[in-house]
Amino acid sequence: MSTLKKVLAEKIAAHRPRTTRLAKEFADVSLGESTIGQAIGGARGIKCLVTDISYLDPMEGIRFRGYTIPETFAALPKVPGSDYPYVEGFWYLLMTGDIPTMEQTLEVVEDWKSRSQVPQYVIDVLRALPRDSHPMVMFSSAILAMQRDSVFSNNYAAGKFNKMTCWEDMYEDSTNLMAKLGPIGAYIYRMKYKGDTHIDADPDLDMGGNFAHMIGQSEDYKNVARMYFILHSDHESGNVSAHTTHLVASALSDAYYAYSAGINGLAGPLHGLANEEVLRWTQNFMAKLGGELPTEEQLKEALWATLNSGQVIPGYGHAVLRKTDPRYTSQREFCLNTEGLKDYPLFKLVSMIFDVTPDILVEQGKAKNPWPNVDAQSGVIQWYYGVTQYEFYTVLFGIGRALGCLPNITWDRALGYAIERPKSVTTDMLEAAAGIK
Ligand code: CMX
Repeated sequence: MSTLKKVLAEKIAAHRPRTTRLAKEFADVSLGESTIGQAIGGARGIKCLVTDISYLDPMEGIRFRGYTIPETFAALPKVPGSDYPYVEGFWYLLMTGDIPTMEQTLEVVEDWKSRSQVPQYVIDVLRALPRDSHPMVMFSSAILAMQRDSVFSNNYAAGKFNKMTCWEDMYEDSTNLMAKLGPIGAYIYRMKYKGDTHIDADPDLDMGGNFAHMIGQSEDYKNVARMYFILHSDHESGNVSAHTTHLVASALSDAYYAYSAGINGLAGPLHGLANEEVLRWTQNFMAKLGGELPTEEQLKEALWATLNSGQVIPGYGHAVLRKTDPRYTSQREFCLNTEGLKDYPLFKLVSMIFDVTPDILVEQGKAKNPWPNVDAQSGVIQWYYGVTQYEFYTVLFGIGRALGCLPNITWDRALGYAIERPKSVTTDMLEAAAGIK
């Protein structure tokens, strides 16, 4: 058994009595009541999910297993010659809550390599889809296609379901899936945008480095990939992709069914597609100006025109955050510290948008959070390094998001979380509760 799985088993055994005690002895303790506004308004703020993988404070932003973004980057073992950590070490952290040693990290690196071969039938599925399908359709289809290999579902069908040990099958499925997502993303990218020519994995590289290598990117982009996947991994469990994955898994659906569904949620413009929308908006705007940077007045006019046509400003606002997203700040710092990127016109425009948009959103008076989120800054980095196919950006997000969703559903199984089933009411009942009927 790998060190990671052994440590995970110990953590699960230590954690189970806490959840069991809460459910048995304190089930009636209230976490707050729900209102009509929450029932109509997307369940915003209702406390009815549990996760220990990450926590999102509205003012501070995300903490992964208790660590802020800078603390996470500082604490994890770094890839030799790089300022950025191994994605594999981050996976160890999210799974167990422990910062791994270099040795433990390298064990995960080797484990992923041994599981990373994409089956030929997945390639066949990708090739059978119309080539102009959105890359998220391809990505989700590839994940779903692999369901036939699910350890959990095959054991379940063989009558081998055991509530106490089934987390191990979920762990195996999650690891098998995670190890293949980078290569699948790279295959989609090269098939769609690079003349259907492909690059084999380099056995000497880590996951992030290999993704950069397999899409045909530069040495510098290896750090971009590592940073990007870690930053996009988890944002507690109420966001659409994480919640969908958890919801589907709660029916004892396996990791492939669950994460394919999560990816479909990530594909929406109010969620992961926003990073594509940000680049589309910004590029269209620059094209109208003949590639020149706008004046502040021109920029304000364009932002108001977007709002007045009933659209949202992509990359701004958040359901939980009430300040600038630290994932935005982290990527902004990467731009400011990278020679060439800090003076790049598109980055300058993104910075100008950051300077004027919050005031405009405040003046409009609708958005509860006028500050930028992760998606406002990520596209410009991709564009700078030559990943200019912005419809692909949400696939990058989807590779990273699996780092959070899959440990979450492994723990869901370990702690025996119930099938999800919130209660519905009718509009008549709401009107009765409001005293207007
Ligand atoms: N531009 C314009 N209007 C906005 C806005 C924005 N960026 N953000 C919120 N609003 C509007 C909402 O559309 C809503 O309007 P209505 O009352 O007319 O419906 C109002 O402000 C209140 O919304 P809210 O409570 O502040 O925000 P929600 O929790 O409902 O939605 C989010 C959150 C992210 C969907 C929303 O801010 C948005 O649409 N942002 C732009 C898209 C985006 O960047 N999404 C990516 C989020 C991060 C991610 O998941 O990847």
